Amino acid sequence: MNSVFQGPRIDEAELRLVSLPLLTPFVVSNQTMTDKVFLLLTLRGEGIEGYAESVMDPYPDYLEETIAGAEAFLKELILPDIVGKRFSSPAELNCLMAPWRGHRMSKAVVEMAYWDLWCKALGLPLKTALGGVREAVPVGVSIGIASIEETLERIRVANEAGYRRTKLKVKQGHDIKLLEAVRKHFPDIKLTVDANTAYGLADLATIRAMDDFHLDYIEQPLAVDDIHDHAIVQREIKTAICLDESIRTAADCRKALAGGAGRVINIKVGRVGGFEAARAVHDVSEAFGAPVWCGGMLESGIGRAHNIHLATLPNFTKPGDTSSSSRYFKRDIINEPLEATDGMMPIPQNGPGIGVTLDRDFLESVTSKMERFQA
Ligand code: OSB
Ligand code: MG
Repeated sequence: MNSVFQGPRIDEAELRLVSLPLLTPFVVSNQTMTDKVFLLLTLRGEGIEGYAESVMDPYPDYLEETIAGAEAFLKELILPDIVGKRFSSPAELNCLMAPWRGHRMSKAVVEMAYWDLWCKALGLPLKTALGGVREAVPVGVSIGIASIEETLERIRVANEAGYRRTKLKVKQGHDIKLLEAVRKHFPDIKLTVDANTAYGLADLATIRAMDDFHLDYIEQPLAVDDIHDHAIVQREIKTAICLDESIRTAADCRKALAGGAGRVINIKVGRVGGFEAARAVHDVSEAFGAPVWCGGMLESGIGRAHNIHLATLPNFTKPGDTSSSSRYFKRDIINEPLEATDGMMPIPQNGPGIGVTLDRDFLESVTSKMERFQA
């Protein structure tokens, strides 16, 4: 027998369409979510299972990818091609997907499930395989658009729970008055805003006005593809710009930071196409002296666990969006609670890999479609 680890063989891939009701509808500048709808991928081989969930929305409102597009991409191009094969590392699996353009969120779900399977085959926590260093990760909350009164109440609840940063969703007409009210009641909290691309250069006066509220950063004020104009805005304000939607590759990150388009990076593993890419964005940011934090897409416990492991890397020095599962869902699809205490989220460690297990009965009840692929 060869003593070199050749990676687990993928005997079967299982793709589910899952819909989990959210406790509170989540409203951002251009969409409202009432349920978290996602694809759950299971890769089986050698008696073990690796899991990952997708982050694209049903419709192309955050970025271009959609669940329907992801299903087609995975079912027609990727899953039939990986079953029956083994990969010595997740990086080798990425080589197989690299020739296809775009579809980063779809590629991420495959790579992330293989990371889980691969770590389980090695008997290692995902955190260790990624090179993480933290025992727990600092987290904050992302508060969707609501009335000012409701927003103040949500902030009060989050502060009471010990969350380490509050991020408010903003858009035109729901920005300066909101910030005035929030700062009046909470003058000292660590506060940020996220516009999800709602503004343009024509809104420079509004963005300048945000500069007076001691925000830790202003997230993605301008369009997805507008690195250039983000640099113009960054020169006009003292508050750091944080980029989310604009950063899909390590090269995007290099260009944005070299061009002065921002000083902080939100890393979402799905958005950049997997952990290999997420680590590259992390490393480039670190080289520029730009702190990163782990974004969220209202993930179920599977994606949430992946995010927590990622956020143990050294340059994740700002609180992430990976708050307690119980803020989002009445019941999650995993057995382990993912709950923060005093704004610190512990690393799930019920076994190797992502360290959480599926609640199979509940998963069955929230699955609307399921398909299996074998060699
Ligand atoms: O921009 O981070 C974003 C949710 C949906 C789409 C975009 C974003 C978000 C969030 C949610 O802010 C963060 C979370 O998971 O709590
Ligand atoms: Mg964002």
